[in-house]
Amino acid sequence: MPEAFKNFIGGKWVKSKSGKTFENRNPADTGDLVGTFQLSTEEDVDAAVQAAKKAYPDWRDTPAPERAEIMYRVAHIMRDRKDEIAQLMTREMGKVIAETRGDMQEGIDTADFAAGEGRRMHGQTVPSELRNKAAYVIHRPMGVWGLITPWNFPVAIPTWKTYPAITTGNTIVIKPATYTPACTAKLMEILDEAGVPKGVINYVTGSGGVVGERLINHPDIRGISFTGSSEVGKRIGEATGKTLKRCSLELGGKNAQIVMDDANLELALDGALWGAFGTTGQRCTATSRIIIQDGVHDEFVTELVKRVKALKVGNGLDESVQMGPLVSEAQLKTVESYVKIGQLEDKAKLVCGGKRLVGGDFDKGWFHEPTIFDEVKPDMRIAQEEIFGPVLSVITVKTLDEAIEVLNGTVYGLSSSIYTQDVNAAMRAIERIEAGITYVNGPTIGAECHMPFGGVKETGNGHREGGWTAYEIFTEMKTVYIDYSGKLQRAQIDNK
Ligand code: UN1
Repeated sequence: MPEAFKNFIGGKWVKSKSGKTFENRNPADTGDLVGTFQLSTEEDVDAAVQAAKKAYPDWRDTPAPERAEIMYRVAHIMRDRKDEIAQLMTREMGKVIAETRGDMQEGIDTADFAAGEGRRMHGQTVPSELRNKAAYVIHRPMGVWGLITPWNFPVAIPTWKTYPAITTGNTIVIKPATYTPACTAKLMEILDEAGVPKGVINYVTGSGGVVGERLINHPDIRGISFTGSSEVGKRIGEATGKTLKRCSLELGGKNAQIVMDDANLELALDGALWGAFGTTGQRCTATSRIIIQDGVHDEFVTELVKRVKALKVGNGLDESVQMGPLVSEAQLKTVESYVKIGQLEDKAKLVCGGKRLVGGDFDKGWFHEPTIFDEVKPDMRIAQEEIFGPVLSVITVKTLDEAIEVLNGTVYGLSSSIYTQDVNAAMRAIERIEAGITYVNGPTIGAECHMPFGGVKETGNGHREGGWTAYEIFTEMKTVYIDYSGKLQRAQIDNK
């Protein structure tokens, strides 16, 4: 029997007022029903926000180190359940088991970091310009946050948002992506078991149009953190702007890997293969463009095609499989439509892949060949638009300056990479590339959880998740002055 999941509100697992549910199926084997989930209404969201609001004052007043201590237990339980939830994650969204274990590990690391951060949450203390007066900054929680998470990292990304949000003293309502609600439900179980008080975390499943919409417009929500497409992110930015809620957006990417003539080609090939086809290309940080210097183009492309053709595609539960399916039929159709655009509209040269995989077990799910286009021009649609699938475009350039210009020539700016042995070229790239993340001699994917994560231009709105910067997203800064002189002291006037 597939598990029947419920919402988690005020510390209880409850059904939606709608009385309706939706199904979630394994994208590698659609006969495998992962679970049924509540198709929630605005009323359900309101109940969750109410529960979060009620839990807030006591949680806010709990000392931060005490709140954070729970995170040690969270990390511990996550370690115990790492493999079990990784299996569920592969069934739920398709990426291969080594990667879903990695997704769990990213969540464990994020818990470890949060556990320590509760004892830090540093504010600055600076001298006052007046005698007998202290001046310093503290970080205060804000209230109830709405977290809207994507399906490509079903545990890691919810932890990136939930752990700093609650460690800093906020309470939350999370709406997971409709393709991956099971993993987030498991995360709620873990947090509950670890001792997070009732109402501090609430989980409501359902559509973006109903649940997401209510969250972003709810008057009692102080902030929204969203990871997903730039299109939806802009709408959320607009809606939250109207009520001046804080809003943190992690959006699309069109990440590129530059390969210079002097690069270690073996390394650059390994990087391209992993960066472009890991997670079936369904990462915000996925490599979707290779920008290559003309001297090594032929050798690199020939070798890359050979390796891509050898990739084993299939059900990610099989340890020997290297690339899983797309998350859904809709995502597969998007990939197919971009392959068509690449061939017919852009007229780029298809050098490998290009087709949906059919026959045998492939017919049970949403599989597509890893695909490479060569002779791509920087302004073609396949080189400009986010595809979120296993499609890589190769663009040839003559110089480093041209490579950087091409890399910067999209509306996005999340991750980037350069392969070169020349430290001068690397330093120039680091300074001039417009992106939130730059790797030197590493692929565009693989960010570490304790470092700031986010992008420039239409990839976000200036916030950085991950690391200590996430703790700034979820808190208000308060500047404190304490005058112990016993008399009125006027800044800018006295003692001048
Ligand atoms: C994402 O694709 O939204 O850096 C996040 C990486 C992962 C996180 C990706 N650690 O590829």
